Amino acid sequence: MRYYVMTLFPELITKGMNTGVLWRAMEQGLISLDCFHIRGYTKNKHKRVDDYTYGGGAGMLMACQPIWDTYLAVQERIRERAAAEGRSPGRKRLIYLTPQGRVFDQAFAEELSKEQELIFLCGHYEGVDERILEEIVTDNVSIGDYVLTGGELPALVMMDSISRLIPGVLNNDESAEDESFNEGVLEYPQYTRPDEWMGKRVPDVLLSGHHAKVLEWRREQSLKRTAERRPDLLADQTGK
Ligand code: 6GU
Repeated sequence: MRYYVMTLFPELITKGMNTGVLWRAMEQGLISLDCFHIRGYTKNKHKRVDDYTYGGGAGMLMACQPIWDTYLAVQERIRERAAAEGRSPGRKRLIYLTPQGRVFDQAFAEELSKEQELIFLCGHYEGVDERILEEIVTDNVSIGDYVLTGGELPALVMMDSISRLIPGVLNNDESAEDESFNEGVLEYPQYTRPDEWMGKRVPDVLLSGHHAKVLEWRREQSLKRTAERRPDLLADQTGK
């Protein structure tokens, strides 16, 4: 997976990706990150990337030109890469991070993890000129119903959840499967040693060595927890 990120805060993106599991995945060549600093592509002599909105109103908009030229640089990089590897550049989805987008979820992460490359456009200020969005964006994506100051954290959230689905990124192949959301329910409670801590004992069934009973207990706990904390997930399932 190759990520290309168009942003005004490239250091935020690179720092966010240079830790833990994602850093290791980059070292192993399982994922790669190319950041493109939009300010580096503005033709404005004061390096401005934003301007006033037609029709008035508060706030500034990111203008078309700097984003378009950044986009051309991304396309150029993708073409060079493909040529060097002797393949034709594939279909490229360009994701614009916006609270007005489709809400990101696990199924969407799984869909995107099958792509070979993804381009992210992180917006700032009050938004982006609609014309550049019409020209280049294939997917408008939000990470939830709240408003953030820019698209960088959402892009990191998406790259984190997509990357961990790529084969080899997680150590244990199983760990991406048996977890919250994969069967549409939350994960059961888990315990490690000691078997008693502050007077609280690990449930006996988990110490029993009785595998079938352990599975049954976990299934019950998953359903109970989902009913208590996320009843909407159970309602979703009956609706399917
Ligand atoms: Cl993708 N962008 C911004 N600015 N705010 C958000 C968001 C995205 N998703 C949720 N809130």
